Amino acid sequence: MFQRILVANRGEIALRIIRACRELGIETVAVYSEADRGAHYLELADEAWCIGPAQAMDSYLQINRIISAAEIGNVQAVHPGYGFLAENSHFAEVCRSCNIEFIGPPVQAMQQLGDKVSAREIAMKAGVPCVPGSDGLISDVEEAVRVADRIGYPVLIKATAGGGGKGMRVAGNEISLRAGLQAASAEAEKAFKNAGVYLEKYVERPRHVEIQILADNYGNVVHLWERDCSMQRRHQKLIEESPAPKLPAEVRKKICDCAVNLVREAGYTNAGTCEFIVDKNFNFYFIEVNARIQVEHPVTELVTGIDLIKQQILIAAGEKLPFKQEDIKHTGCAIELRVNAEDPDNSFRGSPGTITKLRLPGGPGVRFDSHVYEGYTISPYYDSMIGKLIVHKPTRDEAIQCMRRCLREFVIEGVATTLPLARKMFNHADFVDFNIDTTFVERTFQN
Ligand code: MV4
Repeated sequence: MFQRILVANRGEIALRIIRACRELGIETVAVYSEADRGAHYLELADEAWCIGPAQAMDSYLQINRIISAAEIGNVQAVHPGYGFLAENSHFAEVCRSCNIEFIGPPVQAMQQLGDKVSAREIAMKAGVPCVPGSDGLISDVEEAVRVADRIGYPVLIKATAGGGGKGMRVAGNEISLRAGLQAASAEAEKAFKNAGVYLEKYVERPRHVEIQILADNYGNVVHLWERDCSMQRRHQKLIEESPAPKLPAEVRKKICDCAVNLVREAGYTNAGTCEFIVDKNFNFYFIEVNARIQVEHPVTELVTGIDLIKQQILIAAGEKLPFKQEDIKHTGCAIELRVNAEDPDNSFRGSPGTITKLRLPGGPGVRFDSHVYEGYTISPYYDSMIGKLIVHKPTRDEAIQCMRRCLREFVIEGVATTLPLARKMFNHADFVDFNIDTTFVERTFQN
């Protein structure tokens, strides 16, 4: 087992990893930029090293600085968290070549699943339903037109090196397809240094259902059920929940089994999430794998009772999974609300600043994962998330009631936040009845 782990991240996920390590009796080395100097969570690590100025590209994204801190800190492993270097296969390679374990998947699996076209090929090989689309990358426009004629418009042009909605374009007819291909591959080249694009039939108004996976180094792969993440705005998730409401039991089981088969086929290990879209007739289609721990992991932790960060560390340390699939029960309903410092009256632009007043909700079944405190200054250099409010109750109605109570108790002053929008969402009949899909938030709330 590791004696010391470097936490190569910041904010709430850094704190979450520090806490899991402490409970495992593992020391932690934290890293921080000038903008994060003095943040209280750094005091909970055994050591904390400044790795550079505020800009992420000069600090949290600087592989050589992270590795230097790992050497100085004399650690045996690095936990990348999410974002930053979490899915950077070069970083994983550098860590392992320095004899420092990277807490995440093998480099090859990360690369193969990070490339969306190769992820689709692995999914098809594993018998996982994919959206009808091109057979690999689009090599020339005429081929794209033939594919679109075969699968029918509208189609989605996607960047193979993209993900999370980045580099996606809808084309409703041949004209917009021809124009869209040009623009999408230029954008992909610029954003990802990889112009490769592929086509998929556009599934209208889908739900977004993702499956949490854990896989050890001995061929044991389990799913930890699903999360519905359809409540999102411009590809930013706002609310995630488990179980996925109104999902028929046999569909739920098939999606979970598909995720396990896909991960096994890819030779993937550690924690990962298989993302699917589900249409109104409950047909589901594989979209992409997120080869990291995700923001919304607490939802799964609450309904399964499994600490995912600890499991990541144990897997990376060479332990076998301590449970079989049949041991993983799903209890109750968990709903997570992301609380962001964004200004709803300013199209949710980031609203950094100092928190002058903070009153947190609490009580039975309430968890708030956050690094902030009264007097904390939210930096303009990083994402605007203040924290995640997660409630866990026996039923969804009780979870919604609990969330509404928490939102009455919750006070944050000094920065604009998404709490007013949250109160509207949890009081909207369509959300309560779960007559929603991934377009609901943008259609319903003034954005
Ligand atoms: C799709 C789709 C519909 N049809 N693919 C969004 C980013 C990544 N998670 C995959 N995504 C989607 N892929 C096909 N063939 C719908 C989504 C999607 C989405 C699309 C536009 C706006 C918001 C969205 C939220 C979740 C999923």
